[in-house]
Amino acid sequence: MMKLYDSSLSPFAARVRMALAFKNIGDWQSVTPPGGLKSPQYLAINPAGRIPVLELESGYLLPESEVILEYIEDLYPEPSLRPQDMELRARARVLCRIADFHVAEHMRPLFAQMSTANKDSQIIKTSFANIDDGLGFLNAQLCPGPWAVGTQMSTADCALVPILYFVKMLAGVFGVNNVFDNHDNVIKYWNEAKVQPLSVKTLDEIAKGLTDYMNSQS
Ligand SMILES: N[C@@H](CCC(=O)N[C@@H](CS)C(=O)NCC(=O)O)C(=O)O
Repeated sequence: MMKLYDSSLSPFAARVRMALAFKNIGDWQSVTPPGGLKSPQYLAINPAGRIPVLELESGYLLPESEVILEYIEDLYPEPSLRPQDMELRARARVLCRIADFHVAEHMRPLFAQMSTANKDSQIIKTSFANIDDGLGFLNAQLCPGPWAVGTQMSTADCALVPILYFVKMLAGVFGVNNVFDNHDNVIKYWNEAKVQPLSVKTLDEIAKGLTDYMNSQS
C-alpha cells in the first residue's frame, strides 16, 4: 500500500489528499513524518525535510506535491484531473505554478513569523505585498468557474483551494483585511470552489488540523 507522509497543516499535503479523494483511491495510508521534518529519520526520507512524500509500492520515495499528482494521474487515469483540451491542460499547469511560486512561496516567511515572539513588521508587509502580486497573476489566469479552468475540477484546484485557504488564514492571523479584495476573479473562484464537496472535505481536514495544533500549543 502507498504511504503518504502527511500533515493536515500542509497545503501541499492537502493537494495530494484532494486528488486521492477525487479519484476515490482508498489504498493509501497517511503517515506522520517520524521524528519531525528535520529529524535524521525523516531527512533520510526527504533530504529537503518537507512534506508531502509519497512512498510508492516499489519503496521509491517521491517528493514534490505537483509531481505526486502527476504520478497519481498516471497510476489512476480515471476520473482524470487533466483536462481533455490541450490548452486547458496547459492553463491548469500554469495555475499550479502560480499557486506554488507566486503565492505559496511568499507564505513561508509568514509561517516563520507566526511561531516567533519577535515579529518583524517589514517581513510581514513584504510577504503580503508579494502575495498580492501573486494573486494578481492568478486573477489574470483564472477561467470562469466553478473550477479554475472551467466546469471540471483539475490539478489546479487541488493546488489552489488549500493554498487560498492558508492565505485567508494568515491574513486573519496578521490582521490583513480583505486579502482577495483587489482580485475579482480570485474572489469569484474562491466563493465558487470552496463550497464544492471535495473542497469542503479538504478544508475541513485543514481546519481540524489547525484547531488541534492551536489546542496543543495552549
Ligand atoms: N514544493 C514542495 C513544497 C512542500 C513544502 O514546502 N511543505 C511544507 C509544509 S506545508 C514543509 O514541509 N515545510 C517545512 C520546511 O520547509 O522546512 C511541494 O510541492 O511538495
